[in-house]
Amino acid sequence: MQNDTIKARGLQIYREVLVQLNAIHIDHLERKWIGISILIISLLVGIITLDAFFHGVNPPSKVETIDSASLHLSKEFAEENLGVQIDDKGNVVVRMVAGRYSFFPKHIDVPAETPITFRWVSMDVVHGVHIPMTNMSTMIVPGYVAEITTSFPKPGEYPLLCNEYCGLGHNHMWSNISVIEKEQWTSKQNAPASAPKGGSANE
Ligand SMILES: [Cu+2]
Repeated sequence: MQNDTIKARGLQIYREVLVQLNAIHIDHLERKWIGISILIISLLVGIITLDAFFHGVNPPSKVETIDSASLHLSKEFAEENLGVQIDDKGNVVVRMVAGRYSFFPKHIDVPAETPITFRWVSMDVVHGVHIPMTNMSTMIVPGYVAEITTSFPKPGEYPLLCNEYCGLGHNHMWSNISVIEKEQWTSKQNAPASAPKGGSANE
């Protein structure tokens, strides 16, 4: 019984709103565009909803999860594994950790004209990484590994900036990348293995 009165009241409000809406003068062309806008919005919201439910909407880059709280204990992102490394296939891989307010390690040397795979993780909040004048830009979402492969055509010093506001020290969050000639980099890489650290040149 009560349901019926609520229903009737609802219907009455609906009709009143319709009447009032009809009383407002809207130009024919304007009405048309309102319809088109609503249609476009519905289409976009529909696509996002479909993606969310059927394709699994994920953070950017490939989906690879990691426990941000225990990065230092993980095999890959333990302190001794950070920086530039060459994997079994000969690819240059850079592993870096972003945390308030720095990128670790603070400075790296990479070769020019070489595909470099960057793997980023965050130890706390969402960070971003951007290298101006290159296509290198990604979000670093805690719990995920962000991977980007890029190359630097010209040797030089490149800043590496955080472009996601991460707290009061955000504007101090940056590192440096030195891009050096390929041959020079290769000889530098091979040097520590043959010569002891500190570089004794007396032979
Ligand atoms: Cu930041």
